[in-house]
Amino acid sequence: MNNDKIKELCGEFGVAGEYLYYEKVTNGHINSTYRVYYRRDGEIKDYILQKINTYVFRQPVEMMENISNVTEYIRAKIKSDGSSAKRLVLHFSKASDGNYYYTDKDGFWRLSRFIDDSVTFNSTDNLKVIEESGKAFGEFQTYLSDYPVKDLHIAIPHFHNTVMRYANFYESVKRNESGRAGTVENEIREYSALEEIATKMYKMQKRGELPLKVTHNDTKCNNVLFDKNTFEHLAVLDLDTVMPGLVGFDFGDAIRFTANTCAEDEKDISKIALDIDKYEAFTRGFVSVVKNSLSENEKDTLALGAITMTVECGLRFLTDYIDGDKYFSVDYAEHNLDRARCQLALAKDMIARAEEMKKVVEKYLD
Ligand code: GN1
Ligand code: MG
Repeated sequence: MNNDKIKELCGEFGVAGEYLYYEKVTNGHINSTYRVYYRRDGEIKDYILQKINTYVFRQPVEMMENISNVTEYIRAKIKSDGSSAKRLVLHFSKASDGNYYYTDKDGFWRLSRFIDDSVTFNSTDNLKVIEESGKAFGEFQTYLSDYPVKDLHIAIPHFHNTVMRYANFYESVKRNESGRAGTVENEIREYSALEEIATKMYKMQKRGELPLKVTHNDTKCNNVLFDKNTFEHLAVLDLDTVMPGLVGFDFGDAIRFTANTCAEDEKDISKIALDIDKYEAFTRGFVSVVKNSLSENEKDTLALGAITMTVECGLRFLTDYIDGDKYFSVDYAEHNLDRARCQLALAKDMIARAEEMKKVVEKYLD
């Protein structure tokens, strides 16, 4: 990416002032993200410019419609009680044709304002930050609790359909496109053995035992902005996968990422475990906000949601490894395999400690 191209794209979104420079933001696995700095009226103004991965998001126009509708809805809710929404919800810019995106020969682009004095954390040991991230995703749910679920486009069909994720996995193993399947027989066996537990909630939803609500579907802690001084939560980021889904999956994916003792791609399996203090901190934040809106089945399956999301994500990494790294961006050849092994170790630890996990949830439901 060069400066002229970035400047040209920002111009398409009506950014005025003197272009200064850009930085690449590297923590996502799917889209390409750039933070761009301008000077205007003597002040530094910064923006987030993103190129959407249209291999993953096949219908980016519909995705941007979801995002603009959902952000407008949240903004109106926040403003309705007299608060300022400026730092609490993302603000996307329109291109000159009035759309919240711009397309050219290089791809599909969008631009949002960088929220003042905010920070993100790729990982953190600060339990206050983790609790705040729980509150942020809980409030996100709450703001959208009366949003018409049926009006949302399905950004990625069958995203958390674990039955289909398993079917795709078995097909990939059979196809063995990369020729790698023979080298990961243990992992294939271990993931296969987790199919029953990982498909339980999906089957409950299909039987009408768990409701579909508006969910975020990518609740990693680096998708929350915090005030850089107080560490209070501000806006929730990465609304690409906002879709109808299960509350337990939003809870669970956050736990998978935030309450691991290690990073998502740790190679040393002996270090990987559920960090129960981090688990409790997130649970305290999330459950305190959503508890009154949960059914008994939803309450009972929050901890199972964490196991489900950990197995599913690991299975997706392993599938992509066997397919030849087509979906997730990788920094080295075995990256997806390391990620898959890490999720497997974490899921096994969670399964062994499922009762302990449920007790923590119950403590905050009272
Ligand atoms: C992807 O790129 P990022 O970090 O927003 C993926 C999530 C996974 C996550 C694993 C659209 O998210 O589902 O949980 O990687 N997003 C999509 O880190 O597939
Ligand atoms: Mg994402």
